[in-house]
Amino acid sequence: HQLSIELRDALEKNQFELHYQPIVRLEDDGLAGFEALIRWHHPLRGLVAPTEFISIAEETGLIVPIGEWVLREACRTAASWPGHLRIAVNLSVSQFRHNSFLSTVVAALDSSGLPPERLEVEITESVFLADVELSLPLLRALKELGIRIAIDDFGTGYSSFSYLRAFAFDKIKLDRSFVAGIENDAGSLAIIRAVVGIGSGFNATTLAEGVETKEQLKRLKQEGFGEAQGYLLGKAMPPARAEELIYGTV
Ligand code: G
Ligand code: G
Ligand code: MN
Ligand code: NA
Repeated sequence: HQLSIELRDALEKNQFELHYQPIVRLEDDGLAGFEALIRWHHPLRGLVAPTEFISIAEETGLIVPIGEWVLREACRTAASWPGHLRIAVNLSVSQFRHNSFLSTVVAALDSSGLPPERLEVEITESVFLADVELSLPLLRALKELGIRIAIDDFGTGYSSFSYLRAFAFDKIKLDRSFVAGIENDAGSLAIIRAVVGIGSGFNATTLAEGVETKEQLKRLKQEGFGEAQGYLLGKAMPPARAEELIYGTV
């Protein structure tokens, strides 16, 4: 695969960049932090989306050095922001399962000086379920360090409820497919309400992904969602634009 060959060189050629998507608190419309989203500046193909290369990075094992770079870069950038802002980082299965994972996280925190409470890691159900025997102690170790754990794309998998019971997640990120239907689909609204109940029952922050309209935002506030993320509030942006947003110059 041509892309996997080029992916191998992308790190040392400095072709990766992190963009940051704002996360907003619904209680007071305040900025809570950002989710780091990787971008690959391919010399010929232009900007390659993570959906096109993360799976290749997983298959080839390149996700380990790439994931390490993401953690370091995200922590370094967030360390320069005001102290109330958090940074969320996505983890993939083989990155999480690699024996260097925990030391990589600790090194990223140490070298950046970012307090662990300001780092949030996002895992999907597939990360959790790949090896529950391994996932649980790892998640507990992260939590013990003070790092927050979010469950990503919630509601799209097969056994969402069982892993909620198995581990005390700090945040539930409801998949955007449920937000899209909130205005005219009774089923989506019912799920939104159920997730608010689950969040309060498990003492987890609820976050709605993919918020694109004012009506959706209003409805999520009414229903008591904790946080929101989506094009209405801001797309993923380069670090300089994120700073402008933070310091109110945009
Ligand atoms: O940013 P969008 O921007 O297109 O991201 C698409 C998908 O890629 C999302 O599911 C997101 O979780 C994943 N993704 C983005 N950045 C990273 C990353 O740094 N590591 C991993 N493992 N996944 C990422
Ligand atoms: O799977 P994960 O949630 O980590 O990835 C976030 C993905 O969702 C990214 O690809 C990002 O570009 C995309 N995204 C963020 N906000 C919106 C939105 O409001 N609408 C849509 N359709 N996609 C979004
Ligand atoms: Mn995510
Ligand atoms: Na998601």
